Amino acid sequence: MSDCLFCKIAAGLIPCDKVYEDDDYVAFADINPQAPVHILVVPRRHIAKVADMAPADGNLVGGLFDVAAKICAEKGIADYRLVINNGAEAGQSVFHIHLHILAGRSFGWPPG
Ligand code: IU
Repeated sequence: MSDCLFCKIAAGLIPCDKVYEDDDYVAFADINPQAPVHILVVPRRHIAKVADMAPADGNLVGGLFDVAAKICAEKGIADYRLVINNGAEAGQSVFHIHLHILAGRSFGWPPG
C-alpha cells in the first residue's frame, strides 16, 4: 500500500462517506464540499495525475465519467460539473487521480 490518502480510502483503511463502489472505482463525499453535491470518483488503482497516464490507462480514467454519470442519474441530478485538476497550480492537492462531481448550485465560468 502506497502512502496515498485515496488509495487508503479505496482500500477501506480510512473511512469515507461512500456513495458508490465497484471492482475498479470508489466514489465518496468530499470532506470539504464546494457545492451542495460534491462527490469524488477515484479509481482503485493509483495514478497520480492525468499527466502520468499511460496509454493503457485511458479506459480506466474514462470510466470515471461513466461512474459519475451513473451516480448523477441515480440521484436525479441533471446538471453537474465534472472537474479533474492536474498539478498543484491547477488546484490538485491529492495526487491520486480523481473526478470531482459538483452540483446543486449554479457555477460561474471561467473557474477561479
Ligand atoms: P484536488 O482536485 O486534488 O484539489 O481535490 C482533492 C479533494 O479531496 C479536495 O476537494 C478535498 O476537499 C478532498 N479531500 C477529501 O475529500 N478528504 C480528505 O481527507 C482530503 C481531501 I486531505
